[in-house]
Amino acid sequence: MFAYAQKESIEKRYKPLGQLGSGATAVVKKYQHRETGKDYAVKTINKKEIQEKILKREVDILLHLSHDNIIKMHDIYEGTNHLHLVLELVTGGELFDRIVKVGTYSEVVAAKAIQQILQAVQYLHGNGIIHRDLKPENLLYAHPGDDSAIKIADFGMSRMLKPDQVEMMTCCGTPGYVAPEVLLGKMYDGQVDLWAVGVILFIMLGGYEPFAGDDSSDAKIYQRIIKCEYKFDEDYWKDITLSARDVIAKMLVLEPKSRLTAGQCLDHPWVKGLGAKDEHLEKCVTKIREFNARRKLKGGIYGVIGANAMLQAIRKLAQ
Ligand code: PIT
Repeated sequence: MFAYAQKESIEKRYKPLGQLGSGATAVVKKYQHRETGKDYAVKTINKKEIQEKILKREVDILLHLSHDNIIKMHDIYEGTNHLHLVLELVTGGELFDRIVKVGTYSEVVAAKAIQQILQAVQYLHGNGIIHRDLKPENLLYAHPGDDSAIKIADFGMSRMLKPDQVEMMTCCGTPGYVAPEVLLGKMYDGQVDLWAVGVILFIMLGGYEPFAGDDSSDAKIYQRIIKCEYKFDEDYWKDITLSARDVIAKMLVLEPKSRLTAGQCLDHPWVKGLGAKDEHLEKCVTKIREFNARRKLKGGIYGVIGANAMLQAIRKLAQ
């Protein structure tokens, strides 16, 4: 199935260590290369539980990518039932877990993180790839140090598009981060990733989700997304610069063509760190801590949109 994959047992070359994470169709474990002693993250996929086409797509995309802010693939091993992707090991934890752990968290810290994410997105889009599932869980720090880079993980949802090609809705994305054009079943392109970055940055500075209210059923969230109904609640935003709000407001725009591109965001003064304040955001950290707790509690149900029926209903409502 994968011509370029190693056919010998992965355990011959790598020693399995502990588990790092698990999803619906894959587990990620730490492995050590027996000869070099170097550690890797190995994503093991059960080939029977996933469509060949989808699996090929993820592997193809990973093979093509080389960027400092994207987790690299080093090797592939293929057995009868499983595929093992040998990936760069990152040990710094998720972006949102780090925010609540570090001593000081400011707009400057947030801008540095968003700049790296946007650089990765610009690289992806330049190579005709849409990530389609950008969310806090997929943003990982390379190592625990202060100077650690952020790396984007999980290309299980991503798509390769030829220039100017647009895609029709294939059910994807995680509720809170899905762009309106996807929900409405319109043609879409890489701009869906900029919407997701806008949502992520909104949470990073406001400490709450722009489209989830207290009554956050998925249906309610979708309804707000398709109307781009969100606001900068003064209770939480009064200490945040207007420059930060400006770039968010230019990402959370209904019309994909009017939304800033990754390159345009990178030119924004706030993203460059010029407009960002270096004042500790205590209230925001407290809110993100609550957000993290809710997110981990929801776990499974907060996953990928599976219910097509729900989306059909939303589209009817929008007509
Ligand atoms: C790590 C540590 C960890 C998870 C991962 C890597 C996962 C990486 C990954 C997963 C994918 C993908 C690309 C990268 O397409 O806890 O070093 O599905």
